[in-house]
Amino acid sequence: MDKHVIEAYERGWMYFSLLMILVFLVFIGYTLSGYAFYVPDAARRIDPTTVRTGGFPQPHVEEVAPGKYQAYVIGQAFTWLPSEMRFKVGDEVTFFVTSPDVQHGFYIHGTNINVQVIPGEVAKVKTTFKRPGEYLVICNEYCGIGHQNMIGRIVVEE
Ligand SMILES: [Cu+2]
Repeated sequence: MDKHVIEAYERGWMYFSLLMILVFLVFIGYTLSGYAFYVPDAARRIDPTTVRTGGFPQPHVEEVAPGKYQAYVIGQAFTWLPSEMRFKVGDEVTFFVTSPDVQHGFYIHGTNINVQVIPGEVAKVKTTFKRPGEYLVICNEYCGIGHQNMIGRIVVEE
């Protein structure tokens, strides 16, 4: 091969490498910006010792607007409170989930809702239930001897 052809080939790969470095820097910046992952802000910090005594709303579901709900959920060893929640298809639900004891995982089977429930933080996640049925709320962070029984229910009706 001609020497100039080889240089062009090498130069091409050098530009490609520089481009990849720039792409990775953009990814790192995106990650650190907090848009890529859940990062709790000060408003979502909570004293876990007060979760059961008024520092967090009693576990319940409330309708804040027609078809819009807020659900306050406590994950504790080894239950979800409330243990059952009922919605209608198309309802937009914002879950606020916290733990008074150890770390749990709030996973709604059959959806992409899967958040860590960390003592001292209130996890916030919003979803719209599009299909009717019974969804299990499964703890997917090992939390102790009764972990496998930590299952709640969400019933979505037509
Ligand atoms: Cu668990």
